[in-house]
Amino acid sequence: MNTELSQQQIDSYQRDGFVVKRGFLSPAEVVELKTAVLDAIADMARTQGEQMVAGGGVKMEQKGYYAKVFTQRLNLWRISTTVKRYMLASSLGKALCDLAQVDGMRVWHDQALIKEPFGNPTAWHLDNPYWSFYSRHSISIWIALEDATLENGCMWFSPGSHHLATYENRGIGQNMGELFTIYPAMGQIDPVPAPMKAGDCSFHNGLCAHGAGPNMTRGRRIAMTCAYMPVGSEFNGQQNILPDSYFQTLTKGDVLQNDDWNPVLYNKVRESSLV
Ligand SMILES: O=C(O)CCC(=O)C(=O)O
Ligand SMILES: [Fe+2]
Repeated sequence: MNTELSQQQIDSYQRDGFVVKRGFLSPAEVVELKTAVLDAIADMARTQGEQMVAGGGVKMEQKGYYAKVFTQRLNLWRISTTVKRYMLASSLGKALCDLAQVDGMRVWHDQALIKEPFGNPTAWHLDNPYWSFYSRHSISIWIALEDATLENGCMWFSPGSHHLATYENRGIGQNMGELFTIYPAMGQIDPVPAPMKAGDCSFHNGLCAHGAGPNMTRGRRIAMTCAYMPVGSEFNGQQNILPDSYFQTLTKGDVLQNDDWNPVLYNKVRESSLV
């Protein structure tokens, strides 16, 4: 896993709200992670019936149009040591902190996102407003485990939109541009596609508008993604994927610091206090 970033990449992430990194995984690592992701999805189906969140008390129902946007499975890191080794690596944590310019990062959730053959597009949306904390510094990684192309539904980003966003959102519905009805200024920005070879990845700010086209091919667009929460983030009252047993113990304003559910990948403060 190559987590090195140039100052230019960090600057462009700050300016645009996203950046693409080529060759994040070697070809052998792509095979290893893809195999682990597909195995974990199969395990979930076997051991938990229709459950879509590993280890969670929350069921994310997928019906109708949305079920055909992607096959979505969450928190594979909890059931696969290989997925955990990649998505929770401290070297990745350091890169995330450098991009987001924060001292420490916890995992929020991972998700495998497979746009199946002839799958629907992913409408423009923001990520952070869905989650149980609000932060202008949340960040996600999106790793291509198969080539992601204009034909099979690669990601698109709206450069600079994270500067315009608040925590208002529109869900991933059937109208691609619904988000721009609440953020008309974002609708004036030219979106940028992010085609990737297998092993490339992108990073995006949780307030950067993004979406993906339909899968017009008969192949699967397989991506592994993970969202991260800056250390010190506070509970905002939304359950999102928190299990009931944990959710019920929380009060708005509590720091989300459950090391079992949201382990720390990297913490600059802790690191320097060890030196
Ligand atoms: O893979 C997609 O189509 C959408 C991914 C996405 O929205 C995300 O990673 O936040
Ligand atoms: Fe998203």
